[in-house]
Amino acid sequence: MRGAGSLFAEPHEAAREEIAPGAFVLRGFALSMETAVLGALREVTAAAPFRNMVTPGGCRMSVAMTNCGALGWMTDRSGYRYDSVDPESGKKWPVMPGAFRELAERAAAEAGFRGFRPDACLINRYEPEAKLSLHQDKDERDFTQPIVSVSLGIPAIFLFGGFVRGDKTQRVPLEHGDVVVWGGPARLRYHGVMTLKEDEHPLLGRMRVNLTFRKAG
Ligand code: MD3
Ligand code: FE
Repeated sequence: MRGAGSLFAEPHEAAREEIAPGAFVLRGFALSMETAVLGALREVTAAAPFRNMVTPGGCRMSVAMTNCGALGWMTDRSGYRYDSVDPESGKKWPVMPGAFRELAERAAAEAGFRGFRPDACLINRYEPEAKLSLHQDKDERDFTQPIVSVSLGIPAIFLFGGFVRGDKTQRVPLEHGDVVVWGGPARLRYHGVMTLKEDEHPLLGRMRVNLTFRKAG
């Protein structure tokens, strides 16, 4: 392709960084859908408000969470799991908005994962001082399915580790509109988010919101 004289073989190749085998950062990929995504976010969080869940060990998470889609991730004293029902309302999680689904499917395809059909969208809200400790995502059925993560609002530094907790981590700064696709050999790597610094975003205020799309069931 390059030999044929084209500097960029595909339209978005310039903006796609592979930070490790199977882990692709798509800088600014969500910006063209920003208005639709933020509108949908407001509707979902009106129906299923953010809440600080409790870990099985009894600690209140600094990150507030909610979900949309057929399955929602949750934690309480009895463990981590996916459930179709929001325990706060007793009703199903809100339907995944079309703008969310399209963004996730397009981003996955851009990273080479065709046919990704997410059934779960976990929505994480970080205020300054919130953080997410290093962990693996292991509550899904099929680890051959990728995960798509969309960053909105104030910036954060993402920690990307190895296959055991003690492995050295690389720091990946993520900003409003950045999308990361984690699949293949990257799928079970440890990861987390460093303590957020005080900041303000023109559309979201003192807040970072991360949408995490998964095929959980
Ligand atoms: C890397 N959320 O909710 S998802 C989570 O910014 C979570 O809120 C992060 O980690 C956040 O579980 C970003 C990014 C992510 C998800 C799965 C991965 C990164 C991953 C699996 C393997 C390696
Ligand atoms: Fe995770």
